[in-house]
Amino acid sequence: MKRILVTGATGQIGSELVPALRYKYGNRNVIAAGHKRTPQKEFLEEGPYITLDVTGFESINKVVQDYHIDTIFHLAALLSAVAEQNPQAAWKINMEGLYNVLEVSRKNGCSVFFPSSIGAFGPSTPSVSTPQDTIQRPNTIYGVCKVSGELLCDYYFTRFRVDTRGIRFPGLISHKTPPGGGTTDYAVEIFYHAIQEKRYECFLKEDTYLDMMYMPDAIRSAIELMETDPNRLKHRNAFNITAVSFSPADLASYIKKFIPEFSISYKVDAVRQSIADSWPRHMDDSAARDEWGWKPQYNLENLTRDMIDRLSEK
Ligand code: AKB
Repeated sequence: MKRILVTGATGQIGSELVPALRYKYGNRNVIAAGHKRTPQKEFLEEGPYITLDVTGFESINKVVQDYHIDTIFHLAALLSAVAEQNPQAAWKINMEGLYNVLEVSRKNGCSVFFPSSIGAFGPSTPSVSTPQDTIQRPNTIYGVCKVSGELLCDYYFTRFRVDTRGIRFPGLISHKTPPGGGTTDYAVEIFYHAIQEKRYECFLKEDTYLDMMYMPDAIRSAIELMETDPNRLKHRNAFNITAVSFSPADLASYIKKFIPEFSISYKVDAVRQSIADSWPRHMDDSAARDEWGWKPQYNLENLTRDMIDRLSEK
């Protein structure tokens, strides 16, 4: 990795991945690309930022050639709940965008990181200790795009030798940029509400268990996977990784340790609940641990403390 393009750079993952990559590889070598015309101030101050529509092959191709890109972190996508409101747009952005990135990479010899998700699984997948290789019959457009994306990335590797690698992210928790339109968003919103109002109305049932991860672990995982010697990788795409599995009730009781007056109530959103019910409760991430040394650093205790400290400072 010498010259890197990050699509979807202003989103939840991108806004933390870009600074981490710039720190490691140099500000001028990491090109942040998003659909926003006015991104975060530091994006413009610290390195190149460009407006990019990933549904256009030519515009991606031009950026890759103009900036001599060798690696693309392709993050631009609609998240699960918002994708369900507009499946046609989700297919266009999530699938056409990935196809264009893979084609540009095939033509220009780039490596590609593709973030898959727990959303790539469905109701018939074993929900506890979900194996690396298992049944994937998702019933959401987000999941259909993710599993198709995993397969397409595998295909581009075996057929064209494009160096594709990917991770199935769990719900991601971060204090920097709020997520937009996901099913696991409650686990971020709850902190803002706990600090500001001391109460939160949750849109998932109290006992909905899902895999989760603190953003610093997620950022490190993406960079570590892309830096791994390819000869060590048997799976390449779509590694299960997790840090912790908890329910809204578990998270609320940890927050109460730091904010004793905090209370939670539940008003279930049927769409997001049914999406969450179709996802694993806890994945087996031993393939990632064995093949490239994945190991999380944050658990429920230290992520809760850090979120509260960081958001309170804000
Ligand atoms: C979402 O909830 O859509 C995402 C995900 C788990 O992929 N956070």
